[in-house]
Amino acid sequence: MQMVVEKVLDTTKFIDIHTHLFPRAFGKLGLWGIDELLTYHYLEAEFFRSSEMSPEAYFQLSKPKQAEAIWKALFVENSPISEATRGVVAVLRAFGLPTDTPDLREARAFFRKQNLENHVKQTLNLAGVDSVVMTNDPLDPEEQRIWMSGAEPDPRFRSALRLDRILHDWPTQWQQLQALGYAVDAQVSDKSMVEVRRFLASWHQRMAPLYMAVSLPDTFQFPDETICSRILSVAVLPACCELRMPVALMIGVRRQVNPRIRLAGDGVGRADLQALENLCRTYPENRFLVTVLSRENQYELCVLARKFNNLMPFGCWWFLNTPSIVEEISRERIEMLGTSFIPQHSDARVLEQLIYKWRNTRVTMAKVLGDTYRLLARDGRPVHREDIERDVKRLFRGNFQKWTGLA
Ligand code: FIX
Ligand code: ZN
Repeated sequence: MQMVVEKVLDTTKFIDIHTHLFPRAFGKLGLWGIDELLTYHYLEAEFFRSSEMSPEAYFQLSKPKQAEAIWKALFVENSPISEATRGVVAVLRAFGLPTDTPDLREARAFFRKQNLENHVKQTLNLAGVDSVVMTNDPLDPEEQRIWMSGAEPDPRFRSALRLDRILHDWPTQWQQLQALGYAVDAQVSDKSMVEVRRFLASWHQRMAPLYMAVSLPDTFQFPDETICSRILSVAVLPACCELRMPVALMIGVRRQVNPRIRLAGDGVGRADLQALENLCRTYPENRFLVTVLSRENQYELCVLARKFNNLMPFGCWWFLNTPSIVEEISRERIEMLGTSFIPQHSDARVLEQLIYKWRNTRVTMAKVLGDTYRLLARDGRPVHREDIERDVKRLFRGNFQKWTGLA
């Protein structure tokens, strides 16, 4: 049984529903290669625990110098045993590179030689993924410029319309919408809401996103008097309904608890999921793809999903994406939801991260599914390879395809 489960997981191509990756047409926004792998904010967080260097001094360094400092501190002076450092080792091994050298010369020479198109193809193949969903911010000046210039779409990189700036930074962002020709104002007037819907519709036209998305703090409440709740209820949810697309809510991040370490400085907080319950009940026509960052919120999310079929739990987000916690969360979800959830997303920021993040997920899910099928067989229901193939396809493709219309 175990062998069959592993084989089916290894041979089924997954859809990676949330990443921060970009295809070649997006130029420098698309991160890849050893220096980007080493300066990943997960590793920066670990670096500041194993180095005397101050964050200020670190951020003064060039990217290659930062990468060298991290390699020395976490891979030479210490054993790379954390999930994130093991990941870099797995990527080096996947490309046949040594994993214990004192410097980065050989790895850099290898990545310098790569033809990006072939490298993207090989990396997706090694990761067992045939499509990834990007995180696209229409108000990010660099990304906006690329979309406006009519970037060549890459069918392997699908888009998602990210709304954090509009929902969380309206006081500093409404002028940008105005500059783009939308008659909005600081007061979030009814007129502004009509214009926000027009903005969303035009970016839907331009990006063909599979879903709209926003990350929400642990303090998120709904309904309440905030600008976020107003734009969500008056503009975003009706637009998603009209455009027949889900909205992804990523709940429980505490942005910049330590701003000195920049992207590595975000934290987690337990959220009150009453807000989510209210959303699912109040907007039965909307579909909510939801991931929660706090370990303590996982059980509640499963129970809520049993109450609302317009709620699809997905992924073991960020700090939860470690094998022991992914196993815990996935077992609980299978026991409570069967195959009606999306087990994982990579959140990859650097192309090659797809390799180890999906390999870890496959190893963990093989354990969880193997145990589950053994229990089912013991309970008296024989398990066939076709059953396993159907279930794995549903978990890592079908649920998302059904919710987004992705072929
Ligand atoms: O909000 C998000 O999409 C988060 O995933 C990111 O902000 C975060 O920095 C990250 O990369 C987590 O893995
Ligand atoms: Zn993300």
